[in-house]
Amino acid sequence: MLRKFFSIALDATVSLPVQAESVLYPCPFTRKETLQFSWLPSFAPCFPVRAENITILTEPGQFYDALLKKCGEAKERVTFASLYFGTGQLEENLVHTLLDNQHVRNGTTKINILLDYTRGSRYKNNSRVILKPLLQQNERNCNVSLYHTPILRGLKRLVPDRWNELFGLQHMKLYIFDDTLLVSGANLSNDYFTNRQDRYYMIKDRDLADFYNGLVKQVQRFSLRLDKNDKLQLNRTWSQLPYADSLQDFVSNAGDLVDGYLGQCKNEQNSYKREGYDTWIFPLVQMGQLGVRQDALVTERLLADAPSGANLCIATGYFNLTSTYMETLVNKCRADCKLLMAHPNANGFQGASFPSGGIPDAYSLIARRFKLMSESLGQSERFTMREYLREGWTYHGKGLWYYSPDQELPNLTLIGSPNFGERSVKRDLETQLAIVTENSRLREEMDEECKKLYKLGLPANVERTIPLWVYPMVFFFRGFF
Ligand SMILES: *[C@@H]1O[C@H](CO)[C@@H](O)[C@H](O)[C@H]1NC(C)=O
Ligand SMILES: *[C@@H]1O[C@H](CO)[C@@H](O)[C@H](O)[C@H]1NC(C)=O
Ligand SMILES: *[C@@H]1O[C@H](CO)[C@@H](O)[C@H](O)[C@H]1NC(C)=O
Ligand SMILES: *[C@@H]1O[C@H](CO)[C@@H](O)[C@H](O)[C@H]1NC(C)=O
Ligand SMILES: *[C@@H]1O[C@H](CO)[C@@H](O)[C@H](O)[C@H]1NC(C)=O
Ligand SMILES: *[C@@H]1O[C@H](CO)[C@@H](O)[C@H](O)[C@H]1NC(C)=O
Ligand SMILES: *[C@@H]1O[C@H](CO)[C@@H](O)[C@H](O)[C@H]1NC(C)=O
Ligand SMILES: CC(=O)N[C@H]1CO[C@H](CO)[C@@H](O)[C@@H]1O
Repeated sequence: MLRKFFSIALDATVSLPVQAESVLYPCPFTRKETLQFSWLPSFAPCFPVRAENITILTEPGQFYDALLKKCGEAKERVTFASLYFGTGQLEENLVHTLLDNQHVRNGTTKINILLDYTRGSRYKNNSRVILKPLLQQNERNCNVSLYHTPILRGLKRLVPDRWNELFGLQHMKLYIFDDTLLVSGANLSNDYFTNRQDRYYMIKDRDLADFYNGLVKQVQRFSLRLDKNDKLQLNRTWSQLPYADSLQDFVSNAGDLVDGYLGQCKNEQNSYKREGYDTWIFPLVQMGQLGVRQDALVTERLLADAPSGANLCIATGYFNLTSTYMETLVNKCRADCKLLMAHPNANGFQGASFPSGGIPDAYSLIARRFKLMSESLGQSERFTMREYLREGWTYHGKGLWYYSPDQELPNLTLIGSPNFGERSVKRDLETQLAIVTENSRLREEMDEECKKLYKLGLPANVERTIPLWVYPMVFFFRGFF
């Protein structure tokens, strides 16, 4: 019944904007003897940086300290994109630190915050409440926007809040302070600052920070603007309500806006080559609902091209790869793949009430099916599965580390919000960075980061007993994990 409900809303036929023809851009890497990854600039803008300007954080506490410090110091801009803003003490401290920042007080610092409408509005004490003081202190220099998925329409009044999230979310995790970008998979919320393991890269680069600041602004245009009295309105330059006006128009206008922005940035960044850099960053954007599919195309190609002898470490908090990724991994990819996922006891939903309490088991069931599939095609030798378990912690880390054949160290990583699942590809707004580097120190640090996470991975027990009622749940809701 519920499933049928959702399919109606999701299958609403919307023709998506067509992607522009791809142009071939020069390979930016200095080691030209290999064509590995040289196709990347044709898919996304390329930002050359120096490895010294990238810091890898590995602990939630470091992530929080960095956010707090930057909130206190930011001079010209603070831009956040997150699923929501938590309401605990730690989150409140962030807001107070911003409020006390001298440059914020006198109106020099521009603040832009983009959250998800559904998640940011859930419960009485929600993100909107916690951010209100910022708007009250300085509404002119602070814009808070809530992205409302266009798929969630008249039905929304009929289904409870929590289920609304199934329709698609603003899931990008970007924290920008002046010329520094902190990219992560972590929400701005208590667990992510204390005992929920995620990944965090801090990059100091004006151009990259500008790029993401601009992207957030594009999304703000078709999101709902929050005012200091908790009222929502459309952006002055936008005239369509995401939940009432024509779905087709909303999707094609919003999609065009983002596509146009990405295309323009790609041309500006990639048509000339810059010398003297050792690291290249490709921001990948995925907004399946709006027809923007940069991330899925690049991820697929990376997996498909991976040759025999290469090692891929693929991590995800929630293990349910899309069928395309799964088939690519099993049938095209020739690399050895080490998959890391949350142990059921480290899944954020462990102990939740019915039916969410069944979610950890559902993921085990899905992992078991993947194993069976790879075995039936004679590919299981290439795959190992591990489950992250740390006493008192939950696991939410995701991404990929790419070790080329005969290499001890990775020279590419993917870091950001997507989970490699159907939701990430089709419904949510997501972004991650592909970071390619020739710098040995950064390669070592990426390797250490990866090893540190995998060290806490136990060999996956795909034989564990799964309650019978979870089977139909996985069947009915398989598109929603
Ligand atoms: C909302 O959360 C803030 C931050 O933790 C807290 O100070 C406040 O008392 C909460 N308000 C309500 C009504 O629960
Ligand atoms: C705001 O305060 C900062 C720090 O005190 C100062 O450097 C800056 O010039 C001030 N800007 C304005 C517009 O007053
Ligand atoms: C907020 O939005 C308004 C209206 O669209 C714009 O004029 C202003 O520059 C924005 N402020 C910030 C901080 O970006
Ligand atoms: C934070 O974001 C993740 C996705 O990145 C989402 O699935 C999860 O529900 C959020 N965490 C919490 C504690 O709500
Ligand atoms: C790296 O950081 C230094 C200062 O920390 C800055 O001057 C420089 O512009 C940055 N380099 C790049 C490529 O952004
Ligand atoms: C409205 O959209 C413009 C252009 O995308 C953006 O710069 C501005 O910040 C948005 N205003 C608000 C209030 O979100
Ligand atoms: C990554 O490592 C492989 C193997 O040494 C090498 O051929 C390739 O050039 C490297 N790629 C980059 C971008 O450094
Ligand atoms: C193994 C498995 O059951 N995977 C499911 C995860 O989600 C996708 C996308 O909806 C389903 O098609 C898969 O069957």
